[in-house]
Amino acid sequence: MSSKSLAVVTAETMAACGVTAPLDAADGLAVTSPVTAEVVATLVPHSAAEAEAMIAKADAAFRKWRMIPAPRRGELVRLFAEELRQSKEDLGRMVSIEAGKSPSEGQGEVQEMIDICDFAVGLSRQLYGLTIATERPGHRMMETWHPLGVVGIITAFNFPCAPWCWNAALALVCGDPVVWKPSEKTPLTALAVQAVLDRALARFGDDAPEGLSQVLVGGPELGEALVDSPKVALISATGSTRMGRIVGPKVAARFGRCILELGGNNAGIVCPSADLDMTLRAVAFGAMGTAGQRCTTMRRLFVHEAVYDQLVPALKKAYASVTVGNPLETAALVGPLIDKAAYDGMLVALEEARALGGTVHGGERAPEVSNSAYYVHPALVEMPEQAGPVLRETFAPILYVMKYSDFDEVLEQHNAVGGGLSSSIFTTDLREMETFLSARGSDCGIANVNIGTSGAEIGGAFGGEKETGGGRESGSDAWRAYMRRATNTINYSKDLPLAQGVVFDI
Ligand code: UN1
Repeated sequence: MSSKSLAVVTAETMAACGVTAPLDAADGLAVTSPVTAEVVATLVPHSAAEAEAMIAKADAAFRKWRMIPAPRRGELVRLFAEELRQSKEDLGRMVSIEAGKSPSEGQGEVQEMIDICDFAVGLSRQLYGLTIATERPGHRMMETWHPLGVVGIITAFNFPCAPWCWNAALALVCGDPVVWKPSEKTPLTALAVQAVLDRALARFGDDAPEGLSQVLVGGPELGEALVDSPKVALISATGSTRMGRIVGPKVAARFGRCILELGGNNAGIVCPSADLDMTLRAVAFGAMGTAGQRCTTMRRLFVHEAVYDQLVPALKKAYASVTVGNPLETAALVGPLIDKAAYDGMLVALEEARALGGTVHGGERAPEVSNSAYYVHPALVEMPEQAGPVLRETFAPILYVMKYSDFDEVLEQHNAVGGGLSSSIFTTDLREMETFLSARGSDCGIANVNIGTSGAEIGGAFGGEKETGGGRESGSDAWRAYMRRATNTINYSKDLPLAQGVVFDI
């Protein structure tokens, strides 16, 4: 691999996925790999007019796709899952090239796509509505779930394909075409995924209309085109809270639907009875994995004073020994930050933490890996209290560690931040565990016991509260957001009784 430039590896991998479009435009959108900081491809971005045309095409596709029976729509997703299995390694490599993930995490992301496809195939036969008892004789009441319309999917660089698939697999079985605006930092993975889906579409045959799934390549203005278009019934957007604050009101103003999966400021609480060995491993992956660039990354850790002096030195050791390196050429556990801006953000946060009395362990750049790309040693920061940068999400491997003594107080601290995505408690005490999961416990969309904050499976609904945006994607009954509900009341009697006993005899 080292004998070939990354641009060549990229072109070969894209070709293996089935991408035929040229990746070497004279100018346009340059895609830089965080692994080496070299430009690996240059793409011609779509224009605003092209985006409009693609949305119109998706709208036309909707009119046909909604009439195809759901189990048949599921067949397309089944074929897609087969193709994904074939291309798992190549797609995983594209994730590693564009997002800097280790091969295991890159392929894990593709596995997450396969899993949600399998889920969606089963779901295609389970889009159930209720039958409801009516108050009127000779009547029946029921609800029916219908396809909703075009779904616009906006995704972030850190998970270049799985979140698209959580949405797309459900949308497709629910009868909705999808238009995808990936991060401008990771458009190649999106094009590769589309090429893999195109193979499934070719096998599926004529039932699939043209324009069922399309990718918009370019900057934020293309995301805006989706957000502003009345033809896009649902916007599902993953990204920063700043982005969500723009997208949410715009979609609401046109009464569109929105699923927002925004930032988190995820914490763990380590109680006196915790299994410390297990806790150490869970925290290490949660805080350092993916170089701290998951929305579910563990960013705050509250450790009870009784176990602080046992756990924190062991954690420091783990931080000092974790391997940082090129994910394509080494077995390093921690890869690069996405770009200079991410590195700068990390430096600012660490500086602020020091000014507030924090003790920083690690956090230096790793020039021994690369001088041009942004590799850092993960930082563990012992903080005297929860203040300053601890209160916000910095998309980098920084874990703020704080000591606590009172369980009720630590619950308050836990919830006293903007983000509400994921949370963990490490305990073997039943009362602490159940309290954490209760109404006065964690206020997050995900609350875990004795596992870390990241690495959720697809079977549960994924998303969070407060500044995380409130949306839910993936498993459980998240599919309902992709359909519209009709309540049907059918009168099979010879009378016309009115509800609530109203009389209106003419
Ligand atoms: C994200 O970072 O946007 O739970 C998604 C996890 C993954 C998904 C993360 N399954 O960490």
